[in-house]
Amino acid sequence: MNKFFYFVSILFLMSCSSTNTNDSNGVSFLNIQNGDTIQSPFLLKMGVEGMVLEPKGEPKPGHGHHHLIVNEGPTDAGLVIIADEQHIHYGAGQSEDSVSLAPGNYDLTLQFADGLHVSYGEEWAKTIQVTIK
Ligand SMILES: [Cu+2]
Repeated sequence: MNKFFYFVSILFLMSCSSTNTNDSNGVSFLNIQNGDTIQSPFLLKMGVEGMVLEPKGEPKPGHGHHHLIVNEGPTDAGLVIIADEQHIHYGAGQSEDSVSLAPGNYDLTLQFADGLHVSYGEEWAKTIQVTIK
């Protein structure tokens, strides 16, 4: 097999193994950016492209809800996202929240998961670092 076809088949395999083939797909922080310094409490606006936002419940492919994970990073695909002070579930299908954090530096992760809180993994997560003043 020549190198070009080898390369093309690798690309094809990579795109097949991914549920997230569109570059614009994923979650995003709509109103804060990596490196921002923000005042607490702050309004958090969460976006998702390529999945349908809905309240928790019967899991459906391509559907789910947002989670904010503080200082723990994404949850691996297939694992249930725990619920504690660092793992906030937006099980009503919310796309915004008012978040209160003590002053300091934080890793904030948005993580999308299905109706039973099973994570869609790193592909459907976004982490930024912010400073709360
Ligand atoms: Cu959840």
